[in-house]
This record gives sequence, C-alpha cells and structure tokens, in this order.
Amino acid sequence: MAKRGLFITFEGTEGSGKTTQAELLGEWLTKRDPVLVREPGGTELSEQIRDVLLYRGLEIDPEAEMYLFMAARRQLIAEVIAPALAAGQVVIADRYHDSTLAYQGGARGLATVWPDTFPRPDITFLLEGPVEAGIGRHEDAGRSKDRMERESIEFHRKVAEAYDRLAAADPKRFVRLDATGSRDKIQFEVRDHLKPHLEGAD
Ligand code: Z5A
Repeated sequence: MAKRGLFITFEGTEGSGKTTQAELLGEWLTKRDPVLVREPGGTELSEQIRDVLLYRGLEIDPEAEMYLFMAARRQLIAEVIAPALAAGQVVIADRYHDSTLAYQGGARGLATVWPDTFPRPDITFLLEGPVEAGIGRHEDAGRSKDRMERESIEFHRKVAEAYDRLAAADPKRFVRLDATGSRDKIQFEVRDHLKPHLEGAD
C-alpha cells in the first residue's frame, strides 16, 4: 500500500497569520505540488456553507453552527483531503477540526468529538499571541467583520485558552509558534520543524 501523504494544519485565533504562513509554506513546497485548503470552504458545498455561516447575517443555533462547520469539513475531506493523502501528497490546511474544538467546544461550551472519519494531522502549527493583536491587524487592513469575528473579546480569549489546552494535551502533534514575530521568522521555524517530516515523506 502506498504511504499516506503528509497532513499539515495551521490553527490560531483571528488574524494570527495562518493564511500568510500556509501560503508561504505552499510556495516553499511547490515542487511537491502541495494541496492547499482553507476552512470552511474548498468544495462547492463547503463554500456555500461558509457563506451561510459567516456572511448571511443569520441567527444560528450553536449546535447547528458546529454541525455546519463539520459538514463543510466532511465534504472537503471526501472530495479533496482524503484522495490527496491517499495519493501521497502534502496537504496544507488553513484551519481544520481543532478550530471546531476551540471555537465551538472551548468558546461556545459545546461537547465535541473527533470523528473517526476525519484524518488526524501529522503536524499542527499553532500561532499564538495576544488576541487583540490579531483583531488589530484586521482593523488595520480595513477588513469588515464576519459573523464569528463580531463575537466579544472574551469569546476570542476563550478560543485562545482552548487552543492552549489542546496543544498541551497533544505536544507531539502541536508546534507552538509566537505569532508576534515577523512573517519570515515564523516561516523559518515552520520549515525547520517540517524538515524531518519531509525527509520521511520522500
Ligand atoms: N471557525 C469556527 O468557529 N469553527 C470552525 O470549525 C472553523 C472556523 C473551521 C473563519 O473565518 C471563521 O470561522 C473564524 C473561525 C471560525 N472566525 N474567527 N474569528 P476566516 O477563514 O475568514 O478567518 P480566519 O480563519 O480567522 O483567518 P483570518 O482572520 O483571515 O486570519 P489569519 O489567516 O490568521 O491571518 P492572515 O490573513 O494571514 O493575516 C492577517 C493580517 O495580518 C494580514 O493583513 C497579514 O498581512 C498580516 N500579518 C500576517 N502575519 C503577520 C506578521 N507576522 N506580522 C505582521 N502582520 C502579519
């Protein structure tokens, strides 16, 4: 049986630099033709769910919200992530199931599980820093707030605390990075941590 590809995820609170780092990593790994995905999204159904969750101004029950994020994820797994991993490719995900554990579990207080059909990442980079700094980056960039971003600062602090607990509970998978460093410094650390995984994936 062919060796499974490498599954890399980026997690963190709003504006912590996940997208920036995932894209820089994708550039570094260009020769391996990595698959880049961002959540929620990445398939026709998942993008429609993203629109419902973030931009339509709907009142959504917390548990319904959790299942919608997970439905978007399951479709992305079925259409993109699982086939790419089965083909031995590198998959880079900008958010994944740890986001549900942190936002819907930690901040909304819901009971969460990791479904058996959701592949486990090989390595998860957690970008950590003051939540105000990330929110400030978005304000500086003039970005309008989506439904989740309009939550209170206390909500976003609970998300950060939940990520802290998740990383502490699984130190083999999580790599904690200081999100207040420069883009290049953080990316250097990401690449450094990945080198042993990439040698194994050759
Ligand atoms: N959500 C959930 O509740 N449950 C789930 O299961 C999932 C998600 C999957 C998705 O929104 C929302 O859904 C999100 C969590 C929730 N809500 N919140 N809050 P999204 O995908 O639109 O947004 P996001 O995932 O939170 O990412 P983001 O806000 O776009 O930020 P980011 O990807 O972490 O950061 P960035 O875009 O790379 O950088 C932000 C800005 O900072 C930008 O102007 C950069 O140029 C700048 N930047 C980046 N790095 C640096 C450094 N190192 N120094 C200085 N400036 C920097």
